[in-house]
Amino acid sequence: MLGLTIIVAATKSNGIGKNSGLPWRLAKEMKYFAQVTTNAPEGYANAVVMGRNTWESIPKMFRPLPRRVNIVISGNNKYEVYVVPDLTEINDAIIHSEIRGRSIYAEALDLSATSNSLAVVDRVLLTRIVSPDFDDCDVFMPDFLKDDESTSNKWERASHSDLEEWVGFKVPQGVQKEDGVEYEFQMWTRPT
Ligand code: FOL
Repeated sequence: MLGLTIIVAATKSNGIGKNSGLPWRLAKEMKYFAQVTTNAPEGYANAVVMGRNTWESIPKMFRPLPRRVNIVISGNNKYEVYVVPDLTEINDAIIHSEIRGRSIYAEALDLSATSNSLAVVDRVLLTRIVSPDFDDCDVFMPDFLKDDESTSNKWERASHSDLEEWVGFKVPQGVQKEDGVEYEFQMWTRPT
């Protein structure tokens, strides 16, 4: 089974986007995203799987995200990048590019439940935006911590050293402050 990791920055009410972009501009948080998604074993590249709206939200000069295999989920197969019709096709896409992330997050989290898929989300790299609230977000991710109350395999927060070990580099611990925004790098896992 292929373990997928979700990487996301979200407020306490799970806001992730506003006006087709990020609700905040956090240079160090963005660096973390770039470093985590780029860092792969020698001779390998990670695949970054995203929806079309996210793809279009990435500034043209930064896309495709360098040194990563960019896979975009879209119904339009004539699109400008490597496209898969839905998440169940990503195993193939990833395996064929020889490498080892409507609502893609919701679909990904559900894949595990409806498990006729070979892929399962067993890890979330969550940057929790502690404050301010950014209560004018217009895109949200599912509350993965609440949604699994009924299931037996529950999400658990990993220790900071486990986070560092998994991403492969030192990560600032505790609440970070950048431009008046407070946030924390977290890792959550669940048994598969
Ligand atoms: N996850 C986290 N933790 N933070 C995010 O901001 C984030 N953003 C997205 C998905 N997961 C995330 C989607 N949005 C770029 C822009 C928007 C975006 C994702 C990436 C981007 O331009 N990245 C470049 C720039 C790196 C830099 O500025 O240092 C990259 O190379 O990754």
